Amino acid sequence: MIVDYQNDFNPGGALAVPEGDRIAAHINSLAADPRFDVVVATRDWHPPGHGSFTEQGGVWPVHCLQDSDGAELAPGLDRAGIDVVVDKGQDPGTDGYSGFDGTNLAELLRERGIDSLTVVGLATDYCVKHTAIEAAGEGFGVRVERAGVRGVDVEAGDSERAIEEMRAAGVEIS
Ligand code: VGL
Ligand code: ZN
Repeated sequence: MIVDYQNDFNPGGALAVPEGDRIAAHINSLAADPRFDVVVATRDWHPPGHGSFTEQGGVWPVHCLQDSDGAELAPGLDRAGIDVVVDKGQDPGTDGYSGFDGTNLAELLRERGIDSLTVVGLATDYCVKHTAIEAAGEGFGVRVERAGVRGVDVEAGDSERAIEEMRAAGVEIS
């Protein structure tokens, strides 16, 4: 599962994650690995006026507006390796950090017989964390690869704390 690997979270984007561009090659090699049956890419996909935007009293600048360039998957990502794109964050009233929140992701995975997930992408301390913890709560085996994630780190140490929270929720960190 490739979480929110979009232009707005990459350098130059509206909510750029430091070194976000450095993980593309690792993600592409995972996506090409035949040991994975399905490769899902989530997109943060907000309507105008989303509640997470500062103008609405939220904490983030406007980012990942539906159908905008910023919401597109970043060009460094090899599209050929992606089987399914899942859009989330569409409900204006919730943060929508998790790929399972308001989507059919759990059903999609179960229909395809998937019981364990490897999660990579952006950002470690928000959408990767919430997606991985919710996946574990849904009963999937979950692993997060450090080489395939980067964090925002609004406060120094946020990504490390997120890793510990994931571990405490039963997520394997490698
Ligand atoms: C994210 C902040 C706001 C993420 C999404 O993808 O981690 N972070 N929206
Ligand atoms: Zn967002």
